Amino acid sequence: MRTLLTAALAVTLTLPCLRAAVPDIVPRPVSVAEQAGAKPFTLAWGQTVGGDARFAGEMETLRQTLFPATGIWLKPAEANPTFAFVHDATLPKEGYALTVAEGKVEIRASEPAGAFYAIQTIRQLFPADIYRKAPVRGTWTMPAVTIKDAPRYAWRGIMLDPCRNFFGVASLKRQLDAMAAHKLNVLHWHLTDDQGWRIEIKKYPRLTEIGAARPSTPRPFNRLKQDGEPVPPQFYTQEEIREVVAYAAKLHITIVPEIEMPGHAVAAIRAYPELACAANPDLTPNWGVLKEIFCAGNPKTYELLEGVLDEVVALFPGAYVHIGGDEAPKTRWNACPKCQAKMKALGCKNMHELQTKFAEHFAAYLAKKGRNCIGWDEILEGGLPKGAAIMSWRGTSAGVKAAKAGHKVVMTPKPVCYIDYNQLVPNDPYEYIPNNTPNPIWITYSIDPSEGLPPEAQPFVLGLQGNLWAEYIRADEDCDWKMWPRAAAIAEIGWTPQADRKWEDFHGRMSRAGMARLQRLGLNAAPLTEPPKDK
Ligand code: TNX
Repeated sequence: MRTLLTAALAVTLTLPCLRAAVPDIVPRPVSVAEQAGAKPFTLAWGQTVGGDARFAGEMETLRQTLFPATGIWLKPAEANPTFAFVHDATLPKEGYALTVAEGKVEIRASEPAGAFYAIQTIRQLFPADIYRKAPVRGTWTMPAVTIKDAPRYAWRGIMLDPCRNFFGVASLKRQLDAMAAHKLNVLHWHLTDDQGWRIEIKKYPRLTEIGAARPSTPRPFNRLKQDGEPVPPQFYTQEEIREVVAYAAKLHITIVPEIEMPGHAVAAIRAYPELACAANPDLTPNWGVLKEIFCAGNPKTYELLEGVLDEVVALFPGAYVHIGGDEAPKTRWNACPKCQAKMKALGCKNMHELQTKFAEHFAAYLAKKGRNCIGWDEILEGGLPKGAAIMSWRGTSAGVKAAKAGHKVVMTPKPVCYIDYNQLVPNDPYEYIPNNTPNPIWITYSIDPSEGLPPEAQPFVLGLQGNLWAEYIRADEDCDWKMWPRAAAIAEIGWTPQADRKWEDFHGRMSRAGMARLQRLGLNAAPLTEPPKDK
C-alpha cells in the first residue's frame, strides 16, 4: 500500500512534466492552462476576425501579422468571428486573457495594448515560421490553451545609440519589430552625444549641419586614435522621426528621446562653440568621458536647449523626455567664472549641486509642457532633483535611494543591463569595449529590478532597460548580435513575476523556440549560452 501511495505521489509530482509542455512563450506568461486532450486550433482560409470596435487597430494588426508567412488573410466579420476581440474592463492596462480552442480564439483586454500583447502570444503559439516575411508551406496550429497575462513593470526598455555609429530608419524599424514581439514597450533613443547630434532642429540648423558630421572617428577601436576620415552629416529629419514615432506607436512602443546635457555635448559645441566654458575647447570626438560640457553660466546654453526641447516635445508624444546628465566632468565649470557665478547665485555649495540645479531647470521647463523628465543617476549627486525621474546605471544604489525618496526610477545597472558588454560567446567575431566586466545572458537574466527596496518604495520602480551603446557597432549585424538574445532576457525580467522566473526554464524556452523565432525575424542573434557547468 505504502509503495503504491509513494508511486502515486511520484506520478502526481512529475505529472506537470509529463503533460504537453507549457508553450514556449517568451516572456513567460503569468498563467497558462492547457486544455488536456482538447483539439488544437488550425488556421485556415475563410476564418474571420471581429469584435469590439475599440480594438479595430489590433484586428488589422492580427491580419497583417498572420498573412506574410501563412498567406491567409482573415476576413473582417461582425457576427461570430473566429478571432474575437472582447472588451473587458476588469483586466489591467497591458494585460490580456486569451482562450484558444478548436476553431475559436478569444482575446480579452481592457486596452489596445493588452490586445496587442495577446497577438504577440498568439504568434508564439504557432510554429516559429510564422515570423517569416515570405510564405511558408505548413499547417498552422496552436495548442488549446487559456492564458491570463499582464506585465510586472510598465517600463520595459532598450536604449539604442545612433550617435557613436549612425543607423537609419530601416535599421530602427527591424529592432522595433523584434522588441514588440517580446512585449518590450520603450525605446530610449539616445539622440545626441560627443560624436554626433542626430536630430534635426529647425531653429538651430548648425546642430546637424556641423554636429551631425564628424571630422574623424576613433578607429580602429581605440579610445584616442582618430582615423582622420571625415563623415558627412548623418541624422534623422523631423519627418523621419515622425515616421518612426508612428511606427513604434502601432507596436505600442513609446519612444523616449534623449538630449544629453551638460556632458557628452561635443557635437553641439562644435556647432556652437560659444556654449563651451573655455575659449579654445578641445573638440576631438574621442570615445569616453570628455571634459567639454555645456557652460552652465551662459544664458545661451539654456536658450538653445530650451529651443531644442520645444521641438523635441512637438515630435515625441510620450510622457518622458530624457535629459542625459551622465559623465559630466566639472573641470571646465570649476575654472569658469560664469559657472562660478551661477553656482553662487543659486546657492550651491559645489558643482554637483549646480548639476542638480541644471537638471531641475529643465525638469521644470518640461513640466510646463506637460512632460516628465528623466536623467542618468549623476543628476542626483548634488541632491535629489525636484521633478526628475532617475535612470540608475552605475549600479542600483542611486535608484534605490531615489525610489525611497519617492522619485520614479528606471533600473539599468551596469554591467547586467549593458548589452554592449562582452557576452562570453565562444569565438565571438565582434568587438567590445576592452576591459569591461563581461555580461553573459545568464548574468543579465539574474537581475531583480526591485531588489533591496522596501515594499512602500517598490511602486516607484517603473521598470528596467537594456542599454546598447554603439562605440563598437558598425552595422545591423553587430547590433543584432549584441542585442539578441539578451534583449529577450530583459523582456522577461520586465514582464514575468519574479517568482516565476527561473534561468533553466527561460533557457529551455529560448533553446526550443525563442532562438528559432529570432532567426526567422531575420536577426543575426548571438548563440544562446549557459553558465559553465562546473560552477
Ligand atoms: C557609459 S552609461 C556611458 C556611455 C558609454 C557607455 C559605454 C552612460 C550613461 N554613459 O556614454 O557609451 O558607458 O558602455
